[in-house]
This record gives sequence, structure tokens and C-alpha cells, in this order.
Amino acid sequence: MSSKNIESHLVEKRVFKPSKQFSKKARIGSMSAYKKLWEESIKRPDKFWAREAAELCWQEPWKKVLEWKAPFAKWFIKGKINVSENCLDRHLGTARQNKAALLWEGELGEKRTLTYQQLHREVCRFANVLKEHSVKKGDRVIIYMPMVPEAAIAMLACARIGATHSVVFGGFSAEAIRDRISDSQAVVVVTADGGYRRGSVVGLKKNVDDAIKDDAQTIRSVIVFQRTNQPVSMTEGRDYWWHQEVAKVNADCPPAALDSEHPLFILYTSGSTGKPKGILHSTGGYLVGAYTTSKYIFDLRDEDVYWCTADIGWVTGHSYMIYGPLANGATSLMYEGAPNFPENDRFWKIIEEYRVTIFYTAPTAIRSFIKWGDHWVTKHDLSSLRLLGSVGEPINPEAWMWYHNTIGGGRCPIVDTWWQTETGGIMISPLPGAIPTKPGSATLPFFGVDAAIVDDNGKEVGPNVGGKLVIRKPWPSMLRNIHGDTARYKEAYWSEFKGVYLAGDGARRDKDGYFWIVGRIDDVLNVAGHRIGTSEVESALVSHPVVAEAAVVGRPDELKGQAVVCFVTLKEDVTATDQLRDDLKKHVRHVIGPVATPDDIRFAEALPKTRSGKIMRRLLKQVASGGAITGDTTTLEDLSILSKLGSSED
Ligand code: 7RM
Repeated sequence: MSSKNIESHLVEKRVFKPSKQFSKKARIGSMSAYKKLWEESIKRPDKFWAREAAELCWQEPWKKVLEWKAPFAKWFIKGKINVSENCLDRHLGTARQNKAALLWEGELGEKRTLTYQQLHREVCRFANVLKEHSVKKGDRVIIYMPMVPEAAIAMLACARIGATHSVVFGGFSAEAIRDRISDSQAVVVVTADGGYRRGSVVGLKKNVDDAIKDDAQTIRSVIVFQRTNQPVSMTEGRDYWWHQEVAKVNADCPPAALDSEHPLFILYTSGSTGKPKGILHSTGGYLVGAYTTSKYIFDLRDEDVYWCTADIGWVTGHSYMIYGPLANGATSLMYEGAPNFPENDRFWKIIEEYRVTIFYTAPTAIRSFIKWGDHWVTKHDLSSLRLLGSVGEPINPEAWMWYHNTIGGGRCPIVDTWWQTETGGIMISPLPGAIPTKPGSATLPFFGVDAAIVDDNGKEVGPNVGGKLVIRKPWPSMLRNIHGDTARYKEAYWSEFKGVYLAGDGARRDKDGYFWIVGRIDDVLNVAGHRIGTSEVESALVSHPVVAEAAVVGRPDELKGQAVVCFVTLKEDVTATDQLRDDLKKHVRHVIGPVATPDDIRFAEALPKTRSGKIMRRLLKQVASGGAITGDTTTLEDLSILSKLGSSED
């Protein structure tokens, strides 16, 4: 996919201007309005961000907008603010009080609506439960939940009392939970008996049990929401039922006055080494970022029904299902399950039924919809849609056009939003009423974002020259650190170019200054929108007793963007069999989780290495893609290895 994208800006002539009708109503309704505000936001960031931040409610005003001692930023210095108050209390006593905050649909078709008032009540009660379990300001809480309103309630409850949440995606394994508990030193886990996925039950509580069975580490309590009613084991004095705990407390819980820089959450994401990075986000700056981007990019209105299909286990679920939309007083739809359950048209059924107006999903999902066929779409009335969004990986122009025509009926602008766990909020994206779109381009930077493409020396490159994507100024929702590892924070993002944020993506700009993101330049794969470090998969493989060495690379995949291909050498006297291949796949699933399941395992006699012993991933990528070996192989230690790297079908 990405290789097609590299050229697409050179051949892509199609430009889609926002319709007059859309622009007239939009907050930013013209290119000149965008440019004017963007320039102000870059030249006078204090002024721009102070105006945006003033739309939120602060318990104490800030004294200074920004303090930047690279690579450490502080935003809204000395300001006191509470995220849950801004997402909930702020709308009470207004016309939004009885408006739906969350519309929820379970995979089995159950429906729940929580108004702002109801959500506020549930959040206050659960915050009191956390307090009863001695959770204090600054303590970490792991949330390992299915997509149910209680996941959002748990997050907002943490935010209310100043506990730092760390949501662990339900597709991660017991070992992944264990690692995150140990890294974050969390005191409580919030989970559920199980969750539904494509009709079957995922045993979340069982995974938590496995994670802490030998050693609970710092965990004092496990609070279990009852979702599936399947039997689970409950350990006396450690495990508590959600419904029993909330029955014991009242709904009176004032929002804590938190410093603007107080850590709101840690979210683990893959990097170039085996250990995931705990990306740390702040309270005030993060919220201002999520609020402002949601307001301008999704152009949220009170009458919208907004649906972001991301799981809360990913940053998109944090910023654009919960915090951004609720801070704007919007109605956010949450769907528990799979897009093809019970049939391939589940998403379109939901859009039709709830009259969804804004739909935000990932290119990998779009490519599946294309494959399943238009008839699943055309039998539904999608005329309520007015705006579409894409996130997670580059969207190929063909998928963009299909999204535009078949889902958007040719009338909805598409916002292709580039950002990362680290950036907290959208960085490069069209403003739907202002910026003409081109299929495959995330277009132009958001307010306050000083994005550029530079060469290896940090020098900005000219139009249509590829390079590294960097951000040259701090922004409110930027990560503040890697939890417990300041050295890695400096090294990973700020060491290549001094004082400049290195995104880890390759990109170019066209003659109109539009950004075309190519993909990661580090050893991170993007599999169906999930970030997976090749070294994480490699360490999982070598942790298996028969594996001597492993190298993992990505192969372009029509649906998932990239597929995980593993080259494995076995210890002496171990025979490569299909059974072993399956065992190794299962082993990786067990160690990391289903999201990292290898697509292909190839047994090799040896791996191609340079004389200094570095695995030549470039060659392996070519072998994995079935392409001819091209380029320089002069540093290859043993050329005969290349011919021996068979395919998995051997
Ligand atoms: C939000 C999210 C981040 C990585 C990022 C890119 C890729 C995300 C786009 C994109 C091209 C996009 N956070 N990426 N959005 N590439 N166009 N619109 O995805 O931390 O999980 O991943 O995803 O490579 O660095 S993430």
C-alpha cells in the first residue's frame, strides 16, 4: 500500500473542494480563514491557545500559557483543571443536561443511552468506589475492558479524582497486562468478566487472573464489571464486583482541582525496542488539544451523532470517542463489537438506525468493506452522514474514492487525520469546510502545528522530496514523557534533531504544501492500524525454546496495510514442521496478544547478516514481498543464504 502512496501525489490530480453548503455552516469556512488562524497560531501560540483554553472551565486560571525547555513543555502553568468536570459537569444545567452523551450498542444488539446527567452520576459513583479502594491522586489504574460504557465511566472516574489511567487493549495477553502493571506500578485493575467479539466471549478476567496469579505486584483490588455473566473465579479480598461496589457509595464526588500538568493517562505503544513505551499525557494541555481538534476538524454540532469506531484501548478511542467529543458536549456512539457481526453490514445498519452524521474509521476497515462488496452498503440509507474521517495509516487513493462515493454519497468531506499516540490529538488534517482534499493526502497542519519534512541533516526539503516528518514547535497535547524512562523519551523523539520532535514517519509535501505520509521509518509495523514493534515479535519468538533466532518484517497486505512475516532459525536437531509453525504463531499470540499474530512464519537455515552481525531487514522485506533482491548486497556475509530463504509453502 505505502509504496503506491509514494507516487500517488505525483499522479493524483483529483481535488475535492468543500461544498458551499458545508463551508457556509462550518466553523472555518474558507482557505483564507484557515491560513489566517494558522499563521496566528504559529506566530502567537500563546494568544491562540489561551483563547481556545478559555472555552473550557478552569478551577484556577493559568499564569502562563507555555514554558518550553526542550524537550520538556508545560502548558497552562499553575492552572487547575479537571477533565471529567469539563466533559460532564460543564454541560449540566444547560440544554445538554438531558442530551445523550453516549449511545451504546452491544454486539448482541442491546442498546443503552446515557445522558450527560446520567453519565455524570455513574462517573461520580465509580470515582467514589475507587476512593473506597484507597485510590489516591497520582495512583495508576489499569483498565482492561470491553467496549462498554463502563470503560468510559472508569476512565472519567480516574480523571475525576486525579488517578492516572492506563487502558490496556482487550486484544492484549495476560503477559502484556503483567508488563504494564509492573511498568506503571498500578494499584487497581478494572476489568470485566468477559467481552463479546464476533459472537464469542473473550475471557478478560481470566487474563487478569493469569497476569497476577503468581505475583499481584502492586495490585490491591480488581474490580470486575459483569458483562457476559459467564462464571469467573473471584479471589476473596482482592476481587470485587462492580455492581456491588457502586451500590455501596453515593453519587457525590466533587472533581479534584488538578494541576494542568497532572498526568491524565499512560498509554503503552510500540517502539523500536522490545519494551512498549508508556506514553504519558497531561491534563490541561491534552484536553485543550482534544477539545480544539474535535471542534474544528469534526466541526461538531449539538445535533450531530458522532461515531468513532476505534477501541478505547487505542489513543483514538481516548481522544475521539471520549474526551474530545464529550468536552464539546457531543453525542458519541460506542459499538461493542465487530463490523461483520452478525453480517457484513453491521456498521451501515448502525448508521442508518442512529442517523449517524459523522463517521470516523480506519483504512484497513474501509478496505475490508470494499472486499465484502457494495451491496452490503447500498441496501442501507446512509443519507444522514455529513462528514467522514480516516485514521491509523495512509489511505490509498482507491479506498479514499470508494469511501467518498459509496459511503459518503459523493457529498461528505473526508478528513484524513494524521497523528500518533504521542501527539495526543490530530496534527495534520483537512478542515472540512476550508481545505480542499486530495485522495491519499492528510493535507495541511492543524493550528499550532509546525510540521516539516527534513533530510538526514535536519534541513527542510523542497516539494516532492521525501524525508522525515518532524514537528518544530511544542503543542498542548504533546506527550510529556515516557513513564519512568526520561532517557528513552529524549532518545526516541528529540535526539536526531535538537529541539525538534521526530515523528518516526516518512513523508513528502507536494507543490501545494500538502503532506503525503508514506509510513514508518523505524522498525514499527502498522498492521490493520495497530502499531506493532518488530522487535516485540522477535523477542516473543526467541522466548520459545526451539527458536534460535528470529527476524520480523512487514509485507504489504491488501487488507491490513502490512502483514507480519517472521523468519525463524531453529535450534540444532529441531525439525521445521507445519505443526511447529502453528505452535509458534500460538506462542506469539500468547505472549503479546491476538493483534500480533504472525501471518507467515518462514524457517530459514540462517538469516542474512552484515559482517558486523546486523540482520539485513531490507533483504528480508524483499524476500517477504516475493520481490526480486535488488540493491546493494555487498555487505552480506553469506550470499548463499538468500537462495535458501524459502517461502512458507516449502
Ligand atoms: C492515531 C494513531 C501512529 C502511526 C503514525 C503513522 C500512522 C496514523 C495516519 C497514519 C498516514 C494517517 N496512533 N498513521 N494516521 N499514516 N495517514 N492519517 O494511529 O500511535 O497508533 O499510530 O500511524 O505511521 O506514526 S498510533
